[in-house]
Amino acid sequence: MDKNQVIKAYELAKEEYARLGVDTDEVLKKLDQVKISLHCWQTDDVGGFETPDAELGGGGIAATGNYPGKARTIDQLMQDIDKVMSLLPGKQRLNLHAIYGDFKGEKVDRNQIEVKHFQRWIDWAKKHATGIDFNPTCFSHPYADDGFTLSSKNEKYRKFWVEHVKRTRKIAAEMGRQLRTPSVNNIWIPDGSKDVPVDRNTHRSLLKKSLDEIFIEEYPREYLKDSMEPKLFGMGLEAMTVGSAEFYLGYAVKNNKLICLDNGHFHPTEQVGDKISAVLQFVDELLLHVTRPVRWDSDHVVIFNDEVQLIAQEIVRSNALNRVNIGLDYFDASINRIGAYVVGVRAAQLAFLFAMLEPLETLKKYEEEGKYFERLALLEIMKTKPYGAVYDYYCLTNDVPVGVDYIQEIQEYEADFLSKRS
Ligand code: RNT
Ligand code: ZN
Repeated sequence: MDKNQVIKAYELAKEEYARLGVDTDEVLKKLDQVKISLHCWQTDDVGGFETPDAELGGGGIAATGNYPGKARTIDQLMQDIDKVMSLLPGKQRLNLHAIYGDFKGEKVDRNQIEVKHFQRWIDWAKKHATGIDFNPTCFSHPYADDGFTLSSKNEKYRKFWVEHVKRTRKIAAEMGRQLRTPSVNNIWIPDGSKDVPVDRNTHRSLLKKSLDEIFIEEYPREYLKDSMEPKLFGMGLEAMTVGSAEFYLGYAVKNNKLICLDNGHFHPTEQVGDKISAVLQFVDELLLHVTRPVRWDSDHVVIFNDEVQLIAQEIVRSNALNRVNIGLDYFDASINRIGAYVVGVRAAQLAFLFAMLEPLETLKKYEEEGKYFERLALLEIMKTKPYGAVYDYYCLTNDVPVGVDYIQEIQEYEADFLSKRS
């Protein structure tokens, strides 16, 4: 991309937005506050490093496709994330699952993980001056094979998972302490059943009991934020999900925890954008898993679509950026995985930029005066404004590839590294 052209296009865009009362320079400063947590699991199809050939198993989620180049070691994963970050403007965090520890070829079961298994990641994050978010991994394990973990009626299994999640909280708090930015530890469990159960109640009361046990230890909020993620259904778990939206929302409100809204986890006509201002009346903070549900899959690569736009708009319009932790959650194994990251993160950033470029005062005024045609018209007109030129300029000033340029960089990375992995 020609640098001068990018600047020229930005100057024009700046004038155009200024005429609508929007200061693009201010918007770009604000965009820097949008920190997206990169889900490490897009690099390797949610495999992790417990064994050299670890694969995602069960839990009602699946990565489909066999595009070459999947990361198989911690070094490859670090290299991939470094590459992704080098192609993104702004500052990102890293979101790790417990199966991504530095286990050094040893068998470390989930109820044995310790800070030392993640120190390498903490050191990596120090070098990048960024934070890490964390997740217990309550799937891809023999003790999850019967469909229940924290809500299991098998006390041995339930206790095992309680111990696992307790350890993830301890590790996450240490990440937060060392990195001086709180780590969000997000609990998602697959628990549910394929067919209609007769005893939902016991499973839900067991889940509540497990969470109560898990949260006994208190950690300072500046180190650790606890989050829980509800879901509507998973593949092979269609009839009932123990950790439903009502379950976790109730728990979060009562116990002042974060709720994670994954926009692939609701009925198709529900909009997570609409839920944000509802939930924020009752909890301090939210975690988002931004994704793209398609048919039965809840985890396609994020694109700049209506759903993601509404999510960003609702956060910006409610001035709630400081109460929303943003993560992505998808795993597409059918295309270049690095490309999948960069497309998804840039789409999410673009959605926030688009939202920040709204002439909010004018729109609110129209609304308050009942001028709904005018509101509708202005919202439509904003879709034709040159937000792409503003994003290009943001990339330029952040010294990362502008526009189509990142496509070629990823092709080169594929030729040099990904295609050589076996
Ligand atoms: C699954 C949840 C969960 C996982 C990750 C890997 O439906 O969305 O967040 O995708 O933990
Ligand atoms: Zn999720």
